[in-house]
Amino acid sequence: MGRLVVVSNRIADPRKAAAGGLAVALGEALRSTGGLWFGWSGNIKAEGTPGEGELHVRQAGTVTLATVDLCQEDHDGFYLGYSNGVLWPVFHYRLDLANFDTGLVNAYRRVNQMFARKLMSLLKPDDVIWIHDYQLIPLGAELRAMGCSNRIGFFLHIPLPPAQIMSALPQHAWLVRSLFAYDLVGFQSEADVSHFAAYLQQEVPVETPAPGLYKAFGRTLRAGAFPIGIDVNEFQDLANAREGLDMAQRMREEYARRRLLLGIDRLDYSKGLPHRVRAFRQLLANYPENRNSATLIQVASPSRETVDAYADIRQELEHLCGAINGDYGELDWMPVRYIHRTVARHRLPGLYRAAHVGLVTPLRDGMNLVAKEYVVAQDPEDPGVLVLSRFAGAAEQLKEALMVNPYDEHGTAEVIQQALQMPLAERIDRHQNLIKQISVYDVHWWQHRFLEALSETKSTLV
Ligand code: ADQ
Repeated sequence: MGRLVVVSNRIADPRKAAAGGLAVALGEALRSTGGLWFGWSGNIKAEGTPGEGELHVRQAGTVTLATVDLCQEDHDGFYLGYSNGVLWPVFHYRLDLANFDTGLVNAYRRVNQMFARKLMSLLKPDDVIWIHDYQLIPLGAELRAMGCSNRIGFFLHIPLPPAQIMSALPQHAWLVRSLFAYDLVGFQSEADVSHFAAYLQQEVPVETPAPGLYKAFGRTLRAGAFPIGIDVNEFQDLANAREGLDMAQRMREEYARRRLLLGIDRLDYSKGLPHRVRAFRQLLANYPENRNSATLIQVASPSRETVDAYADIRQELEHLCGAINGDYGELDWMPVRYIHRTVARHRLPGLYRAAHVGLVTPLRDGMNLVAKEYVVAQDPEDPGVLVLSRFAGAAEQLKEALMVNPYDEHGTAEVIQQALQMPLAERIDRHQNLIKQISVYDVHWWQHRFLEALSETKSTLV
């Protein structure tokens, strides 16, 4: 394989462990080919010109990091406006939250064109390019328009909605057509792949010459499911490091008389946080033996706070948590501890390990890595129970979790009760099956599998 070029909206220095499993896995692939990682610098220039950003190139060991600044107008239109105000809600099935202001797509297109121009100046003829996520869907097509004939793959980290929802997006035809600039498109789950195939059947004259191949707009595209995993070894090491064990011990002592339920999320409406908190309230109402005992720790990290829908969810969640504490709390027991913060990565495993129940109940999620992290951090001899939404991509793989429909708050409360009462033998059994699945399909498997599929893909001009 030639040099690997990874393009993602945000980049990380792959040498820093704090960057997380994805950065480590991509870093590993980049290092082995002396690769290039390209993306937004994270800088917003108040005075810049739209569609023009300064390019910065630096070395991180054998990997080259290339980043571009955005001006305020581009950041607001491309990132907050179209990516997070239109694509994020629509792809999470929330047409009601999308802002279809027609001007926003211009900024999205302009920034993708600018990224394509800057990237073109850095490319070599045999580079293999791997583009990530919804902010950059048209980047491949922009590169092709500038004459790029390299092999290009694209991975969508978020769900692809059913055709009926996708086709409500005013720019759906343009976006899907631009996917055909790629040689390989990867989705998180088989459900996403089937939505893609159904959309093509409905909206495009498409031929399917072989399973996983789609021929339209003069090109043949390969598409498939490549469920992302975590770096299991890295996470287990963190869990077994002194700080991880100390954290678990401290939490256990603090909550010695309680049963701990844990939610760790970005504060995002897709994560189903109000539904989760209401289900917890039902648990206390319907199963009074949990009062003065079951404690929900919900950590929600600040996210996209300038987008209105995010401010709304924050307010709703704070209100709900306050109400439950007011109604059920005792002088020596707070039912909900809600923390609006990001937990340092090295403290996460200890927190997961101390929790009897991990609550991962998004209304919709591409994959959800918290579910996998929770399982890996458990003590195999006394593991906690994962309660998982059937609407997370992870549900296709983690069949031994207790599944819930997060919209059914009564049903979710029942399943949480089942989790709290699960006998040790069943917990061990389920945990063993889950950990096997997560260990085989880890983030290294994902990275290898995608790049292998991309390198097998023939040049597809037809
Ligand atoms: P996210 O929506 O960000 O990612 P998720 O996969 O759940 O969702 O989490 C990513 C990482 O963030 C995890 O490693 C987790 O530990 C960390 N994290 C989340 N909340 C945190 C908090 N409060 N404090 C500290 N760390 C926190 C998108 C898609 C997902 C998909 C991933 C990867 O939305 O569906 O799984 O990309 O493809």
